[in-house]
Amino acid sequence: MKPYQRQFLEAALTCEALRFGEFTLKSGRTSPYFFNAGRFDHGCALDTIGRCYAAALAEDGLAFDMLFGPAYKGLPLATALSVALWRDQGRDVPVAFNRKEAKDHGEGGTLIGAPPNGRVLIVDDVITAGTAIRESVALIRQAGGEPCGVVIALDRQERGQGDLSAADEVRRSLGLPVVAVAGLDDLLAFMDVREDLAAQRAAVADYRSRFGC
Ligand code: OMP
Repeated sequence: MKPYQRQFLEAALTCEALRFGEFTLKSGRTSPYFFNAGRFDHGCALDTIGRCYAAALAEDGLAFDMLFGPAYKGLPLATALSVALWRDQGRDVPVAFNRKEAKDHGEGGTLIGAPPNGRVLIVDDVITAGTAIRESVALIRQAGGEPCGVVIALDRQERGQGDLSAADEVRRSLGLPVVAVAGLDDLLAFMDVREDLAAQRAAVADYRSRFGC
């Protein structure tokens, strides 16, 4: 496991973005874990997740000109990443977001921030059905940018409608690369060395064997 993956998973546990128990997913499955990126809700946690996205992207080498954070959870995540890129790599990358409801006064429209331009990287938390990603792709294209990939925090690595994972469905159907800070395999490796998480690890491994891909 890479240092940034460990840092991300440790931070996710500390701020309770990553929780264990019994959770009903969008798919209807009952999962022994849930990732709620909304809990990266204070400066230290946002600083960490921003750095971790930046490290995963640097390792992957995916080229992009600007960032797009889908409403709502993508907003602080894309912002944290843009700050990390500036501070750690000296890259001043523009960032844009969408509103869920179009604004009919003031500056109007559904977009906030820098006008989409060039290769636009979508920054999100998890992909389950890919709904937010598909909407983002359409919005970015309409505004004149070209979606070039997606970066997510956690890849649950489980089957979607067919045999492919949600991330693989996006790769195949939209032709976009998907970079994840960590996947379920990394989470299991992380839990391997945490005696305090032994019971939860067994449940997560069992879930992986039933629904994983
Ligand atoms: P899409 O934009 O369709 O991919 O949906 C993202 C969904 O994933 C949201 O409805 C979340 O509630 C859900 N989700 C998480 O945020 N974290 C998880 O660990 C699992 C899910 C999920 O429901 O699968």
